[in-house]
Amino acid sequence: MRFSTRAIHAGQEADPATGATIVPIYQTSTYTQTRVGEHKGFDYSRTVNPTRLALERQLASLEGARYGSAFASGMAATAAVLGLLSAGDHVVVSDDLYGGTYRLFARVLQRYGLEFTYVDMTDLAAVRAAIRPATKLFWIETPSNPLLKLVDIAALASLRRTDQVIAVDNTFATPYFQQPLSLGAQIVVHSTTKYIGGHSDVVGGVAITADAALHDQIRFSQNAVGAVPGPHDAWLTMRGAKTLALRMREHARNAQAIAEFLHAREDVARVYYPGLPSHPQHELARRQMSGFGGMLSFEPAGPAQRALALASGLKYFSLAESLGGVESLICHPARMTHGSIPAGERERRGISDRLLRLSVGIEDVEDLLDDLRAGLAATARQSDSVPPSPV
Ligand code: P1T
Repeated sequence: MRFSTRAIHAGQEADPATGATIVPIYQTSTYTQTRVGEHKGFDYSRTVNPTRLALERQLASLEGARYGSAFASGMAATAAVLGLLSAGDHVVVSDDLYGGTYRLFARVLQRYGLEFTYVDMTDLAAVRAAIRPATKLFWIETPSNPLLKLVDIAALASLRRTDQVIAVDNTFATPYFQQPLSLGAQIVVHSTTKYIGGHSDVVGGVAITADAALHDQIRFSQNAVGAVPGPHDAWLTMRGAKTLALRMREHARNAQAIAEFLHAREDVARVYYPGLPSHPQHELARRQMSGFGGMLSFEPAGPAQRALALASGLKYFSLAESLGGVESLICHPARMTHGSIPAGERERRGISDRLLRLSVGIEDVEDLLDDLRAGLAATARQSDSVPPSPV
């Protein structure tokens, strides 16, 4: 089966009890057993639920793997993967990543005795230098949030010892555009809240692997900790994922047009989008991804005030956290999604107070371009008259 067919058919068998073509929402916490210890493979919904199971099979199939475990959020999926480690273990982390992931690592898991080194993973020599005997995990976002930096997964895999695991947060690229397991990663994580769900109406996560032993440990954690999605959330995510291919093609087409539009403007200082030939890793993006995705960031020329005014001054780009829905969103990472990273650290990593991030939706691209054109014009005077001031 090819990708779009798997999105619609994998894990989606007709209901064995009724023949319902669409997997039902099994809104049940428990299952009646015939005798003690005798049941149909379902005993308690924290452990297993048929709707969740269908979602897990669908998403695993999209990453070309056998095993998926669904979670109540992307952060819960991330925490379950980090749960593979023990006190004293060391993690090498790409330095540009979602602020909430940084917060989990720096403010929670570090207290449990895990150690983290943040590295610019576009530089393989820097990654090599960060590896220690205790290094057990590489945690990667590619493209990264919010600066759209890329990590060469296959090159990193060539550095990996057999006792080390490469986990890729594939939220931005989606399995439609990037298949990390085929490039040498062992685990893929998604915030399914984003493109996989696709409609900004459900929070969820998933951890996927082709390795049975890793799956057993993640499954154990899923049941032991219990951060599972309810059946209705699992069902919404599954429905969204069926149209992933269609949506991603539109997201990427619109994002490319907007990136080119912004890049051509003199009042835009920088554009970060892997589909632009000016992106420092454009060649890697062409090799590693089959499309460039729907996320981009940019810095309008002028002071931070102009970026702030633009963020709340658009018609179709709602000012909001999150991404990956059919509707366009804009956010100010320094004050919103990445506010949990200390200011100095943020600046060092290149997340300035002028940076804006777009989740380009699948509206008519001409409307989105008109909106940005009008927003940039309306805030243009600000770039002349307002002196730069810290946010
Ligand atoms: O929000 P949640 O489903 O728990 O997923 C966390 C997460 C994990 N990984 C990446 C790459 C993410 O972008 C996120 C969540 N990000 C946002 C809410 C955001 O606006 O960037």
